Amino acid sequence: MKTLVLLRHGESQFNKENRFTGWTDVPLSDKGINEATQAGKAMKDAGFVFDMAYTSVLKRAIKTLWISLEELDQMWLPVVNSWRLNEKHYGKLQGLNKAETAAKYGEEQVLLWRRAYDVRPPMYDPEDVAEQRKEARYHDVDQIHYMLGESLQDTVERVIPLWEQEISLQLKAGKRILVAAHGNSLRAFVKYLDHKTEAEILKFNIPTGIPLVYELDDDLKPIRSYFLADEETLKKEMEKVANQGKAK
Ligand code: DG2
Repeated sequence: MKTLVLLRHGESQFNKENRFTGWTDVPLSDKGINEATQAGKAMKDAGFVFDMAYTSVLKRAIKTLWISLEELDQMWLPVVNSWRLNEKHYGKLQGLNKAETAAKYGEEQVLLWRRAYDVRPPMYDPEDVAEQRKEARYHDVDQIHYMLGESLQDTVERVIPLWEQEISLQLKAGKRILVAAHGNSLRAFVKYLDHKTEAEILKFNIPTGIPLVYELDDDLKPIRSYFLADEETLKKEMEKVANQGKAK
């Protein structure tokens, strides 16, 4: 059996303020630091040991990984950082409050921007991201459209090469892998691994700081998957994420 654990970072400063984040590089809130610590403890208590870790190039995911590896006492683990694991790019929504955006454009529209498979947010123009493109962490972004605003479909498209060319090969070689990333870049994994339909993935919300465990067979087909949390907590936390897009 192959082990893959997906972990959304702890609460970030923008999550706390209920703002669209995407590729904005914001830190964890104090609560987020605590959630990352609890996630590490939960994995340790459940007996998880890893051989490798992957994360994005955004500090909220990186810091979550560091904290949980510290709790696991596995800070020596090889770590790969990739922009391919960055959050879905939210384009011109980045920085806006989600509830205010719902009040202005309607909850239905915000649900489509947040959760529909093939709906893109209002897009940046290439000149808006000229400075960001020069950053070393983004030197190998192969298509500029990922930096202008993405649908989940776009995110799946850029996550899959990392899966096919790296993560899946490591899993097949017997490595136990922890991926610390973001709500939607992890929904991209779930869509792909579980063959979820567009209607199913629309309703699927990943809470901050709760590890999602996949047990995979030799062909990397999921045998089972589960969150490391009791059902009541999980339901409450998933609803909380869904409700972030409602007008107050
Ligand atoms: C959130 C997800 O990303 O937001 O970009 O606003 O996982 O990095 O906090 P994360 C963002 P929703 O899609 O849940 O609105």
